[in-house]
Amino acid sequence: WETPADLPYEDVLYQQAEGIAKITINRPEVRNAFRPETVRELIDAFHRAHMDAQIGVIILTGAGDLAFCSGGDQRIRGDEGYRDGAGIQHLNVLELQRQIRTLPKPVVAMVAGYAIGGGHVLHLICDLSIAADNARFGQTGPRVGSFDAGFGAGLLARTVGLKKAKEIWLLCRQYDAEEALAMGLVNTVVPLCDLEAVTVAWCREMLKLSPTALRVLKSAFNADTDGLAGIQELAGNTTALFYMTAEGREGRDAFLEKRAPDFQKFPRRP
Ligand code: 2NE
Repeated sequence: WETPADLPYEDVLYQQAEGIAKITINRPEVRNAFRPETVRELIDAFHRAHMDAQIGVIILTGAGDLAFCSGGDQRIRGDEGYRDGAGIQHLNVLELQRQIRTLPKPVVAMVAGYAIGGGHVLHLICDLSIAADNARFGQTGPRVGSFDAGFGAGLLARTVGLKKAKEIWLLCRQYDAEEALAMGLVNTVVPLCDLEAVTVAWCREMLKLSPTALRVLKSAFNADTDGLAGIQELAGNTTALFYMTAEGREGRDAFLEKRAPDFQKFPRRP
């Protein structure tokens, strides 16, 4: 992995190789719990990977073998939310969830150890999840005075079914990697020592495929759940594709050339 030199991150590692960006939550001393600064850096890192035309697939992971992410850092949870260094309390992980969901490149969660609480929702939001055999999954909200009633509940129900999603939230149990696989929460389980090699192999497979097809498919999976915002995402892809056609360009050219557009030459396909 190569690390771009100019990144001012404290809590996050950003590395890249062969068209893959690897974004790592680097707070192993708290099982990779996130604070507002962590989330701010993650948003910046995902934006960087989004905008980099050399990057086709993104891996999200946690430092070390013990945890992917243990959710919000409870030590800096104030009375009104998670407190950043300036004392401002907010829940910016919701913005990160939307970003991962809508950015037009596949995001793969590479999970070793615990994916718990808000950390569990982060792996859930990713397009694919590859679990090491030591991975453990679960929600803790009702035990620690929290909940994620957005994607954390609704997307979980779509992923594992309503009864199982309710069990996960209402009992706050933990599930091992094989149980997660059986309920469709992860795509595969591999020995911990093979986790990165298998994840990279899956990324390489996707890198060989049509980036536009992957982009449109990703937005297609969001379209019904996300209402008008989901349709907007899918529709944005059709606009981008239309801009690439002679018919789309005729409208632009006619305007710039101060003439009436000639759309008669384009077929009305059945
Ligand atoms: C993750 C888990 C199960 C790991 O257990 P274990 O036994 O492997 O480690 P341990 O000893 O519990 O944790 C190691 C150190 O990490 C800290 C611990 O306090 C401990 O610190 P020291 O005692 O060594 O000083 N640590 C772990 N998780 C932390 C956290 N989230 N915040 C701050 N410190 C943390 C076990 O540690 C665990 O259950 N952790 C808590 C999981 C949790 O409840 N997360 C918050 C859920 S709510 C949320 O994330 C959320 C939401 O619901 C809605 C929106 C946004 C966020």
